[in-house]
Amino acid sequence: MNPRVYSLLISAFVLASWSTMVSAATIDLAYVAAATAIDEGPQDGTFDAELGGDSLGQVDNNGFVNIRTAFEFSLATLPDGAAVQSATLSLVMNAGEGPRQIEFHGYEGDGVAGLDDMAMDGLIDSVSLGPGFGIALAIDVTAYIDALVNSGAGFAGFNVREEPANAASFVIADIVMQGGARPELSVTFVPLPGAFGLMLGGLGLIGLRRARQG
Ligand SMILES: [Ca+2]
Ligand SMILES: [Ca+2]
Repeated sequence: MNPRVYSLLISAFVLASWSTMVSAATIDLAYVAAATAIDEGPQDGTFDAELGGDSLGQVDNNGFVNIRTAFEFSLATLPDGAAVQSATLSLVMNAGEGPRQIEFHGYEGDGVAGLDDMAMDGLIDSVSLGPGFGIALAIDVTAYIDALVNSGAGFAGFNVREEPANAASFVIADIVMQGGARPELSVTFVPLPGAFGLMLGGLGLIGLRRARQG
């Protein structure tokens, strides 16, 4: 084969491969672990007991007791070296009284939700909630997920808390934890970013140049 044609074919192949590999993909993740726990009054920052059953998902801080909910997502399905373009935490909350100020904190998880996870600090966002029921929230967690993926973390953890405290909470706010409305982490990423993609692109361009010179 004419070397010039050969080079052009190689270039076309490499550039086509590159553009395929750098096209973004999106995965929607369900949580793999979740827990709700209480810091008994007077609250001291150490969470004392998990609340099971229908209490899963509760979020309340009345200044005396403090109830938080934490959940974790596995990042195992994200390919190594993926470049995160965007990440959104979607969830639905009920807040019969309000408005409530709700904070979302991120931490590196381990696939198990427990008492320690409630007190992990890493503020991502704070939203004013309600009063209302079935309130859909979409929290931008791009920077947090990008940092976790870059560090090779296996799990992304979040805890949800009410901050600052309310004087009185007759109706405890909660996150819908079951069914189609349960928390979901949606990540849009490029499978092979940066160095490798640039290298492939560079090879393609070198090939093109050779073809032109040939
Ligand atoms: Ca305590
Ligand atoms: Ca954990």
